[in-house]
Amino acid sequence: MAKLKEKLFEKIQEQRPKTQKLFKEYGKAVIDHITVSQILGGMRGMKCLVTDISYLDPNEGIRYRGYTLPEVFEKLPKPAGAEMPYVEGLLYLLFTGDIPTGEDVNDVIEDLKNRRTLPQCVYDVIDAMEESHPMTIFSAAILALSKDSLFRKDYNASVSKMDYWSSTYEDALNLLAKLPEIGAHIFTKLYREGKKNKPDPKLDFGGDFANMIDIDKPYDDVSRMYFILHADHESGNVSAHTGHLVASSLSDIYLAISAMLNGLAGPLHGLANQEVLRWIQDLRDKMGGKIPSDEEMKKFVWDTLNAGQVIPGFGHAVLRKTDPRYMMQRQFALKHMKDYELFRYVDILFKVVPPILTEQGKAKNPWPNVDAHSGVIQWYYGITDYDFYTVLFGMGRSIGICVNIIWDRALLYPIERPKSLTTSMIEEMAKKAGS
Ligand code: NMX
Ligand code: MLT
Repeated sequence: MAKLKEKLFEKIQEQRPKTQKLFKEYGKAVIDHITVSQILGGMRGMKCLVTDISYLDPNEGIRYRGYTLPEVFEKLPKPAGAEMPYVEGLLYLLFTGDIPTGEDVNDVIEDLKNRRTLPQCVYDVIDAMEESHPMTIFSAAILALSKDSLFRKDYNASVSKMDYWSSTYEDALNLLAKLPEIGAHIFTKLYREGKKNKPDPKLDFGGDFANMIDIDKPYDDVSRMYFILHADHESGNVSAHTGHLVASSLSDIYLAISAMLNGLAGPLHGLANQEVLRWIQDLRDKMGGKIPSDEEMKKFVWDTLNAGQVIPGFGHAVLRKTDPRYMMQRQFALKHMKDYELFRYVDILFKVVPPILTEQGKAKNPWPNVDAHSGVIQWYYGITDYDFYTVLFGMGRSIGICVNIIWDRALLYPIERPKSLTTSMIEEMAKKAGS
């Protein structure tokens, strides 16, 4: 058994009795109460999911396995001379809760290397769909891998449910190892006339993606940063929740990850990163090469709001301050592209949007989220094909969701099945309860 899998198994054996005890001894303890506005309002704030992989504090932002993002970036091993850590190190941390050594990371890199080769059908699916949105292609490419699911094979062979996590782990690593090649093939097929560099077995996840799409350093660090920043955001967001929900019916990991990507592809979720760039380009065209003044930018923001649209990249369902994922990208941009025209746009928006959203008085959180910054960095390094940005988000998000699904299976969480009511039943119950 590979070292990471062995370590994971130890952790699973430690955690299983704790979860069983919680269920048996405290099964009836009340954690939350549910209001009518939560039921009608997208279940906002309802405490009804469990994960130990990450936790989102409204004011502090995300922690991975208890570590803030600056801590994660500081503690994880980095390739020699690199600014950003190995994505493979993050995978180790999310699975086990432990910071890996350099040797642990090398083991993961070696393991993933042997799982990279794509079956021909994936290339065929991508090539046949070139008129579709890249997220639709990405989702279909993942689905095409489902035919090789080892979990399904085990399930059909009546393996014990205590061991379901093991073949799910193999499926997950087989899937994650293939993501750089899938992403690079979609990108080069759609936007670079199929000119893709050969994979380099010496390179890591982020480094090889940068190599295959042929963007020079420090884009390898941008890739690493991007995939790590987007990996997980606790379990209630649409993509994470969808992945968990679909996998809870014992669908294989390919079906679950494809489904989570379909949720990520909505403009209120991951697609917002392309919307930000589309929106900024609209203003850039209007400005004819001039950087807008604060007053011109304010007018543009108000025009968007008055047209009944949202300001993409701002607001959040949980966060109540600037997203730390935004701040990390801002720090990177201040170091590498401080005077770049589009960064100046983003910088002005950072200043003018929050007071406008506050004045408008609707958004509960006027601050920027991760998507307000990610596109401009990609644009700077030559990925001006903004339809592709959500694929990059999805490559990162697949890491966190795969880890979550394996843990769900290891802890034997059941099929998800909440209860619905009719509107008149809610009216009736609300009247009895009073306001
Ligand atoms: N611009 C304009 N109006 C907004 C914005 C915004 N950025 N954010 C929230 N509002 C409005 C929202 O549409 C709602 O209006 P109404 O009462 O007319 O329905 C009102 O403010 C209250 O919404 P909130 O409770 O603050 O936000 P909610 O939790 O419902 O939604 C988002 C959260 C993220 C969907 C929302 O802030 C939004 O649409 N933001 C823009 C899109 C975006 O950046 N999405 C990416 C989120 C991060 N990600 O990657 O997933
Ligand atoms: C995410 O990364 O999933 C988004 O910030 C949305 C969320 O957490 O609700």
